[in-house]
Amino acid sequence: MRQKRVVTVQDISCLGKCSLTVALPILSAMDTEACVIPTAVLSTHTGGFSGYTFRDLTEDISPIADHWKKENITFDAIYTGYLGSAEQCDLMIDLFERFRTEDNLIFVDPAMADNGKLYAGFAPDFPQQMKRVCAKADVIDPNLTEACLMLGEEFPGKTGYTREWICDMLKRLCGLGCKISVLTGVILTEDKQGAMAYNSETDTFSEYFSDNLPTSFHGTGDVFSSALCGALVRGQSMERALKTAVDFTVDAIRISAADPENPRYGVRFEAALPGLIQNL
Ligand code: PXL
Repeated sequence: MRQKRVVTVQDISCLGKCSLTVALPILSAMDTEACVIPTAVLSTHTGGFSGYTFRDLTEDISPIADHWKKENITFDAIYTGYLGSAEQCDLMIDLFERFRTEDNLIFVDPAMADNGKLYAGFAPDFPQQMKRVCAKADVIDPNLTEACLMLGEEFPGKTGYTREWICDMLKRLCGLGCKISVLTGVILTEDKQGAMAYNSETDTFSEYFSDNLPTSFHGTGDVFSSALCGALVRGQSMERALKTAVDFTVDAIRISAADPENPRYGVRFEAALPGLIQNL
């Protein structure tokens, strides 16, 4: 198989295992070429640390894309994660227009919230900005909080909703304009957690559940998204890609829970990489 080339656009949090520091090693382990556009440099992520530095790199985004255009570079996937501003959302829409091909994958993780709350530093209207990016994607993979914020729904809590409610949310997410929506962190019965997807072109649902582990760690959304994007760009079906990404994330959480550090330091996904590679 020809090596697939992915560009991932998100911040680099220098410490804390999220965004580019997990996307790069995971995409590389999946034998995809991982190119980057860093949107900002932070000393740490914003979850559980205070006093972090934040250098905005918005100005660099278009010149990087301009250079690539001149060099006739193409990408098999464009994968966006944490974005810092409405302007960066506009720049992503522009990037998709310039680099979309007939068959490449535009994958948007609207990373901006969890546990019913927006991450530190986002204005309340940021989900409206992110919605515009999601509208242009092939695949989006919000968690329940992000989906509720974009759809103007009350966050129901981590549990306490039905399969029908999730299916309705998935369809409404596709109503934003994307082809496929994936919801992460779905718990329909206490002992299982997983992801469900809806393809609006084929009108089909897929899902995969694994054990619902009692501990949670920062950055697992980014671990999941990177593995899901890698699996899809490698040509896995949605059904199989959900399994790849859920199994990898659950493995990483299980390994981390056995040796728990403060959850703000993220998951030990590195130890789960051999399993991910074996399942390719
Ligand atoms: O994991 C998502 C993420 C990415 N980047 C930054 C963050 C977070 C979540 O808090 O703060 C800077």
